[in-house]
Amino acid sequence: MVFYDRHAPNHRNHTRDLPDVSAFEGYKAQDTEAVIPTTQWEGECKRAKELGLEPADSIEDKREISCFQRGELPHWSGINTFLKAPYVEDVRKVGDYDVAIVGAPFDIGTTYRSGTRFGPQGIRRISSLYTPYSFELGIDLRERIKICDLGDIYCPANITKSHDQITKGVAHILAAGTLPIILGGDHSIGYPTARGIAQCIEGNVGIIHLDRHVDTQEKDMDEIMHTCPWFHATNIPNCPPANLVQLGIGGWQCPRPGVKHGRSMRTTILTIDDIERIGIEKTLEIALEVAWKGASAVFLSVDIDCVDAGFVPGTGWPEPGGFLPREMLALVRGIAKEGIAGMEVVEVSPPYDISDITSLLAVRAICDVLGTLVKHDRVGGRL
Ligand SMILES: [Mn+2]
Repeated sequence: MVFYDRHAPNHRNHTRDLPDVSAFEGYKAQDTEAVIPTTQWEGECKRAKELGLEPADSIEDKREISCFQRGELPHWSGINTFLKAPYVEDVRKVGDYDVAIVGAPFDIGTTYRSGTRFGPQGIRRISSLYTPYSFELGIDLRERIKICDLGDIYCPANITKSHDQITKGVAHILAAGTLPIILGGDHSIGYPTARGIAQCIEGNVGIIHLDRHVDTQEKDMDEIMHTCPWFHATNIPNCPPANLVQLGIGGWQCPRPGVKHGRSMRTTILTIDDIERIGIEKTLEIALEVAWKGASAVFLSVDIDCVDAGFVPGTGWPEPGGFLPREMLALVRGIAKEGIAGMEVVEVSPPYDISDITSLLAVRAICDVLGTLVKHDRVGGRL
């Protein structure tokens, strides 16, 4: 006491009135956790011990720990699926799940840095850092939906054949009534992914595209590269260009042929400056209105390079001046509120990544979308 008085003689008196903290998200989130069930978690612990044996005698926590690891913990350990979701080897059983994670490890559509063929691996690996519970959303995915990891679509070294494979794989998942989440891969996969979704939707499909680049040219170096997905997707009869919204476009890397074609289609583009000026809420209002106008479903395509290059070093074409991570996350959550028929996260290139931060953000975007879909009862979208 003597020591403290001598060194802090004027410590403040705590006499000021505090605001009503019960209105804060943090306060409410603490309360919400109390009402989230733990049924599935307990089931997983039980299953872990059935499959992985009872723990050694010296282990005190007999409830959560098995001998061989078969569940979420420890996070650094185990076979690395997305969020440690069950790996479903028999793809005919995908309809048993609400959401299917699938990799499209394809990067021969890249025009500069390659490496996105390792995107699914990188994203899955760092997803082990996450739990299925979101504090602010007050959602535990494990308790609400069934997620599986289907592994990867087989992408051979040919653009057209790989695109055909991706279309078939995505359509297989959606036709089973399961929401496909595609881990890219370079952005050329946006075309075959949109094509697979469009095959399963009666009516038009709107596309909301987060990117620094327009990606609307017909060909690049004589092929359908990652600069080209929306030229081809908007030629799909039920994916009209009037329902394509492109958020975050800008900078010094938009090829003029793509801009020229985009002008002829009059796609809806909002730059980072536009979005900063009108705000996230207004941006969402415009994006949802355009994408959903006369459409029966919306496909969300997130190019991780829409975020400022400083946050996403592990990508094919980093561009300074993009979104802050929290802006991108607010956008994808706002889009997910109204439901989606599919989501892809593309252009994560682990060989260029630093401390997994690019992959980490890709996982977060997916988790925020899934949590929002669950919170607003949109798993299954408006299908
Ligand atoms: Mn891009």
